Amino acid sequence: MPLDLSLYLVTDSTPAILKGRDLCWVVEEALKGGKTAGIDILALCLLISVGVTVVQYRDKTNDTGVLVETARKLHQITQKYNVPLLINDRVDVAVAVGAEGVHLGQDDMSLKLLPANAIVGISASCLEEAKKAIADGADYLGVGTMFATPTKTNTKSVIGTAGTQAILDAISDASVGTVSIGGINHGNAQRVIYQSQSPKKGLDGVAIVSAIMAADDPKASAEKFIQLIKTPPPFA
Ligand code: TZP
Ligand code: MG
Repeated sequence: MPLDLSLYLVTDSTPAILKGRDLCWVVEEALKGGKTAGIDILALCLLISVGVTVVQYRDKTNDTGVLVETARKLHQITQKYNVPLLINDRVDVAVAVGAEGVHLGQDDMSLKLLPANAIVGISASCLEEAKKAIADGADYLGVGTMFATPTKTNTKSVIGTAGTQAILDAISDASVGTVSIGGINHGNAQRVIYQSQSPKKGLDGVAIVSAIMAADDPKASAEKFIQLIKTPPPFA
């Protein structure tokens, strides 16, 4: 399965985000983007992606049984769209459901249980963490926090476009993917993608929680992000 980091959805199961809607419904809408339902259209749209390109199941509250059950349902959906499902924090849950990989913090579970071809993402908020993640075998880094966000208030630091650029610059020799995370919305996505690049290494994508998960129309939100990140702004 290809790893296209351009529009990376991180789920959130809290009531304020889901607003009574089903998590799987929200995720499938975001995967569709502007895709019209129907097998032939779906096949066509696998070639021209207009929805999210990665899904990370992130759930800090439910117990292991619920995590496994939900991850299984999400995996059935992501597989229809040929999009990888990554599990936040829980290598055991990823292995139990056959997910494509995991996303870990600097101190999360060991990778020993994972199959060799699993995708491994690691969060990095500074150069030291980025270098450690690369040495630990990360396929991509979640770089941030880009902008302060109510979704995660206990972040170590807000690094902005300048901090992101400094990290990218210093790791430009590493063949590791990069996504920016934290406070990214339709109003700033182009700035993030086109202004936090180092001349030596670019960002591969943006990771979004609330601007898609809490959107009244997650499908339209995902589609708009795809349009924005594919279009350089006039100032770039
Ligand atoms: N890690 C750093 S910021 C963040 C995570 C999981 C939350 C980002 O949420 P939002 O709603 O996209 O700002
Ligand atoms: Mg973690």
